[in-house]
Amino acid sequence: MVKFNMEEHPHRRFNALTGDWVLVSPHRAKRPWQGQVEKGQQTERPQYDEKCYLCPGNERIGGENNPQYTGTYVFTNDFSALLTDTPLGKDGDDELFRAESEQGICKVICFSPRHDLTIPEMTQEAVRGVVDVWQKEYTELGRHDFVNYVQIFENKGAVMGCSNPHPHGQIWSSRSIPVEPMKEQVRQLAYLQKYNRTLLGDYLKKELEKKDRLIYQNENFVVLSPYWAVWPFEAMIVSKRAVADLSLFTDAEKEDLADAYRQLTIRYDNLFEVSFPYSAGIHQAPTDGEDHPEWHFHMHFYPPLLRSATVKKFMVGYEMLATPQRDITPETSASRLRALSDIHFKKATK
Ligand code: H2U
Ligand code: ZN
Repeated sequence: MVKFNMEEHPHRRFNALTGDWVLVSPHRAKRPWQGQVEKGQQTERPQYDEKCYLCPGNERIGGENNPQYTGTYVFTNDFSALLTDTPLGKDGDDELFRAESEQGICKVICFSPRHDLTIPEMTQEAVRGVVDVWQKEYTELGRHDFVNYVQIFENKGAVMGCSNPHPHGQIWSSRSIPVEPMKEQVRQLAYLQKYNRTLLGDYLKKELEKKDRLIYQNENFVVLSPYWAVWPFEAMIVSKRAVADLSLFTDAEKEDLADAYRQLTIRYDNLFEVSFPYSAGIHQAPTDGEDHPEWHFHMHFYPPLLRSATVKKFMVGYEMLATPQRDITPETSASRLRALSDIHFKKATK
């Protein structure tokens, strides 16, 4: 009898954080790769673009002008998906037709006045500025009575539907706790009640022993390919300390979060020598006024690229109808990312 081997045999893996499953088919990754080394097209952007609605001094579509900002700059989204003054209400009489009104605030954060930069090309100091503004916004938005969850995220690259290459992220805060954080909350709470420790604290401890999914670590954060990753180069940044949200981070932790964010995205860019697209976002405690000892701060990175700068993974067919599937294992992805240089390819002397 051949023994089950995760590096060879199709299997499904459980996502302990959400309760979802992913199908892994490592034997398919052994197919020969074709055209793997084609590099992405390098389009040089100007430091300032007069047509960009995020550049300093420019007019936005809403008619307002951006100030001559020099670090980060935050404004309320001119096309906010959520509004503060929506009346409370429900359509809930029928079990099969349920709806409720939603309130919230949506903001846009410019990471830098420079139109041509991205996180991996920004300095440690500048990225630290982004972490500081996340902390401030999380705390301030969370203080509103009607804000129970603050979702900080970044959508990067045209393939992710990002409308503008100027380095920026968004924050959507809402009355309800959205679907993904809610799944994680339920599982983290059940784990804490059972073991009196955070789920991600225990997970991290085991990952640090096993080492095969680690990408990078500093004193306060670990960057890894999660065991249950769906996207080929999916990654997670997890705080070593079991901290519920980023308002509780020390100065050293904020420095190290900025460092981990840079270190991961530099490796991402170096992988196919392109500005690597992804959706990334922070999951942390709701701002509903309750204590949340079950929550353990982390950041997810979901990049759509499959095996080169131009081949994108599509979540279609079986994945839409049944369950997500991947070929290359998270262990292989982690070893490839781990082996890459921490110097951005544009800065490396050729
Ligand atoms: P992306 O990160 O997906 O490209 O979205 C940029 C956001 O910027 C988008 O939500 C907002 C859009 O509504 N925006 C403004 O608030 N003002 C503008 O002048 C243009 C875009
Ligand atoms: Zn710009």
